[in-house]
Amino acid sequence: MKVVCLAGGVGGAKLAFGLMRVLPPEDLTVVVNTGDDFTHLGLRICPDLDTVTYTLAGLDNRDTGWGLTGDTFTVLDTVAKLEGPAWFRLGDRDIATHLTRTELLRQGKRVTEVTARLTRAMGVAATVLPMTDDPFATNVITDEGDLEFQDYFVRRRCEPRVERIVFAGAESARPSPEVIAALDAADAVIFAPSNPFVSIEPILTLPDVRERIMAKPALAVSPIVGGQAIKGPAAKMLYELGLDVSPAGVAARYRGLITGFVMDEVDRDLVPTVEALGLQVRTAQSIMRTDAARESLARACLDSVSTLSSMGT
Ligand code: FO1
Repeated sequence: MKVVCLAGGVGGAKLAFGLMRVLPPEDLTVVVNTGDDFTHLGLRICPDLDTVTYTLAGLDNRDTGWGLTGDTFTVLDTVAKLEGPAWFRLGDRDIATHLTRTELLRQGKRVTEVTARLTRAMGVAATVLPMTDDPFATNVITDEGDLEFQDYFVRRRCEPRVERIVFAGAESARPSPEVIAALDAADAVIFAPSNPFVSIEPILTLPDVRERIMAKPALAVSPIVGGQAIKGPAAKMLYELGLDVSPAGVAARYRGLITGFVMDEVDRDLVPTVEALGLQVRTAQSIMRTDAARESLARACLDSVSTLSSMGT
């Protein structure tokens, strides 16, 4: 079964790893959010693409969820001594990724081509695709002003109150031809347990993506478990944007696109509420602390999605 997994950072990367363990590599394409990307210290940084790539390559730092395992911070500590910006923790080996990417982009390569080269070099057999090659940036409108995503997320630790999310470049950005081809070839689409607002929504705002997903059996995995986000600010954002902080709130966001939903066993009382949205629901252990847990959630998703029909468009 050919699967496209839509993913942001950590949660998306873990599910993609599980899917990689249970599918032949040629059957898995991970389409990754690029709204978090930014230029910092002269380097082009694509945090979600790197998190997915490092995780699929088995190089991920399991304590932080981002960056490389065992990395050191000599360069960044020196930047700090020089009174440069050191709030974004770039590891020494991680910097090699950003240097290589920045140079290839400078030579005129597309982010898709650069990602293909980096994933191949790191031994990743599945396909990792940036959602677009065009400029696209997530900005967070808060009670303390308008912030670029990493400024809000890392430097301000998600503390300002979110009023709105804005996608700069969304009017002109197009999904890459590779993303369109992967969606056309897919037998199923799986929305990883990533932040619905800042990880999955950027992918869905691109033209032609929603229609293509609606034509396929599709399910989403809830990033909210027991009223909390597994990681990151999804719960705080859902709350601040006035939505229900529960799997049902997430399922409602994706209404019209998916026919299936996977949520944690601890939320089983909410199954009837989500079913009332017209979705086929499955509960599973969705906290992926081990490789076995990643694989088991991936199997639950594949089992579930194989029984679904599409929205029919
Ligand atoms: N996230 C943090 O919370 N603090 C950091 O210092 C940080 C550094 C970092 C460096 C490279 C990279 O690829 C990712 C990094 N992240 C960091 C994660 C990043 O902010 C992601 O955008 C979020 O995890 C959202 O997906």
